[in-house]
Amino acid sequence: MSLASNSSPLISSETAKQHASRDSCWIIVHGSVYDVTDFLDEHPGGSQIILKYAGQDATEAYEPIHPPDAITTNLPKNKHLGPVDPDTIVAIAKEVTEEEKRRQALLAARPPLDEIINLHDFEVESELPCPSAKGWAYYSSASDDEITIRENRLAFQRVWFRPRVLRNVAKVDWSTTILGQKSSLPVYISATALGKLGHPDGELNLTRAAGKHGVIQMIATLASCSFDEIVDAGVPGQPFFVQLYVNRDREITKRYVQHAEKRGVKGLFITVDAPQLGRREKDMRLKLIGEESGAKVQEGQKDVPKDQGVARAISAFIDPSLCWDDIPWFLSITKIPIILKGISTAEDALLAYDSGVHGIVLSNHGGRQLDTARSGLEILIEVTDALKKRGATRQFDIFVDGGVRRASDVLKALALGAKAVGVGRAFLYAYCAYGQPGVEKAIQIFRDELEMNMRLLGVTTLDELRPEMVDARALNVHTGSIAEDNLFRGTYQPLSLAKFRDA
Ligand code: PPY
Repeated sequence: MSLASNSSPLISSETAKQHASRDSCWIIVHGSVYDVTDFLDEHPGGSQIILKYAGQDATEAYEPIHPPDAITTNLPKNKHLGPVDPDTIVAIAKEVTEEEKRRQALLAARPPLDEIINLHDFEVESELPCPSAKGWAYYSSASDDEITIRENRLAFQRVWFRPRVLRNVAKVDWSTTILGQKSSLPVYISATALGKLGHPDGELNLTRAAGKHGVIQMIATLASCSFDEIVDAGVPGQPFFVQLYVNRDREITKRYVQHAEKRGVKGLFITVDAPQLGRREKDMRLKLIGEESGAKVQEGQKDVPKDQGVARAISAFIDPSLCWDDIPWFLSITKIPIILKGISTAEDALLAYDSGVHGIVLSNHGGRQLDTARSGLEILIEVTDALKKRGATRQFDIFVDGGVRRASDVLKALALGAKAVGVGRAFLYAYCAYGQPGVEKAIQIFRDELEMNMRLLGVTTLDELRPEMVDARALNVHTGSIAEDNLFRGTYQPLSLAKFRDA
């Protein structure tokens, strides 16, 4: 029986404070007291961070990086000690830091949403007022030298259109179906984790905007909001995909997948490019700064590497032994279509096809895993060629993600054989800066750009897109030996982004 039933006696915060050591460590989360002493060494983020809040209310630190039910599901019931007595909580007057004041001023000075005219604008608007500097470092970081994250954008620029003219383009329709689900755009919202580091409502901003505008959201295993919270926030019948990090404990994974199936999820995207998390140096540096300025080194604790950044700290559960032999098991535990997310070569695309999964995402994880891995767009050509040579006939969808910021990017990927593209960061930045209306605006920008680009390309539906409509001959040319046109560069005035008002 749970000790934390309604009849549990209230625990005073004074009592909780007595348990502030490694030998007896209690914390308060969402008004309930938990004994986490035995859990300290199991905490994926290390014991140090818990010990920092020993005997105190840890809710504020806990919230952005854990789904609300993480503590109740991971901790045995006899460690749920009961509700804290609200009368004993002494309100701590929080000092408003200079950083917080600056952030508030920037938020107040943001350009109005109708001055945001492209997806790059959101990136600028979300950087400065991002609620936590750690959040911004975590979201924006990519691995090593961040070559791949930049290449993801550059690859689109190496593909040129071959537009057709004098076709009747009075009516254009950019809707499609993705894994059998209607979608108002050939774009789905790709999974990004820890949404509450960027906005108090986290991923629910995406859910509400997606439901309103007929776009499909992929729910991240490591979302800040729980899976059920997100699904519950959808409108009736709203389709969702789910992204899966495979747990070392396959029973946990099985339960998660089968629960997703029960809740009607329409696509299971298994991440296959992250047996270990990439070294994201922006994230790592910021973590170091945080440690220096805050955390006390606790006696006797197990060493947690201090330089690993937010993501690495909470990724220990991901199973690096995941391999092709596991695919039949996944196919046996669910009827949800399975998509392998993070394929980077034709060889692996063929293995995926032969394994019986329903599709693949050509992706380098937003440049966050193997640096100097190629862009999804570039891989697309070798994959479609290889599947054609194999005589692939069964339904097998190919998706691309990474660097998509324009409808022209989307149309290039579709012309080269993608069924749809994933967009992660751009939607995330949209809600960091403007909440749900930001995401709606991002969707609107895609719509406007799709309408214009389809007309100018000479297509009225997405089915009419063909490889002949693009010239992709330069796509796999990676030489850096192109002479800079310095005079041109010196005279060219870069377009400007929306501006902050005087803060
Ligand atoms: C990423 O950061 O790239 C992710 O895919 C999410 C994540 C977040 C925290 C730990 C592991 C992975």
